[in-house]
Amino acid sequence: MVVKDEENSIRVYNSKSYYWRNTYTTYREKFSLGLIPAIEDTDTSPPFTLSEASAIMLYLCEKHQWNDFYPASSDTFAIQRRARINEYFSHHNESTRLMTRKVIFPTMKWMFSDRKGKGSDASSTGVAHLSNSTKDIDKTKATIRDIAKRFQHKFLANDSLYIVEGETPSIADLLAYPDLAQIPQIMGIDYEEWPELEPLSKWLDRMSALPEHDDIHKTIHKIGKMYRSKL
Ligand SMILES: N[C@@H](CCC(=O)N[C@@H](CS)C(=O)NCC(=O)O)C(=O)O
Repeated sequence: MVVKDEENSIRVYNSKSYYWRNTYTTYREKFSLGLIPAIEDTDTSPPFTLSEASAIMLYLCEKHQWNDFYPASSDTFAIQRRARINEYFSHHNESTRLMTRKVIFPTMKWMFSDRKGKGSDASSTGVAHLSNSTKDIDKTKATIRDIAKRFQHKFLANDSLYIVEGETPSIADLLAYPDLAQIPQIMGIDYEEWPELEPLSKWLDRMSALPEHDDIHKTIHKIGKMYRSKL
């Protein structure tokens, strides 16, 4: 599937069209990093291609002046808000993203490599897995809790509503959300299991109430159903 936003002439390529159907080379020719997500902006000639979620968000905000998500002006408030967003962006890959690398990717690997229930032990995927022994469940949950706690401690301190203080979310929240929300959405593990993670749970609730949230996350919920049906 290629999703095209007609209004903005942006193509968002997802895995179905270019990645899984043996056309990886084509994808790679267009987007040298070979990663998802990537966009192609056909407003310009030649079209402008870009990978990396954070770079894509910054580009779209600047191009379309989505200043509520990434302020544009040069007053001190806006400069500092931008700096805070960039601070989170710089930190994301070594903190929150670990939730995907350490928990979700191995879960996906297990899910797609083990349709018949074979090789579902920790050694086959290299990870502790929820479908295994109590010990492994505990290990996976400890990893989830640890990454979540660090995120909350650093970025949702003092009861702040969003990562960068203010009444509305910024692209920092949009970058962080999927990595953390995948745990309940795919694995069915609720952060409410840990009372000390209440601020994180509340932030997830606020984010999930944003417009278009449910529509955007339909596929993730389908993956979640598939995962839970295998347990
Ligand atoms: N740092 C990248 C990470 C993107 C990423 O990890 N994409 C995954 C899918 S969620 C991917 O393309 N994996 C395929 C691969 O690594 O070959 C970003 O923020 O966009």
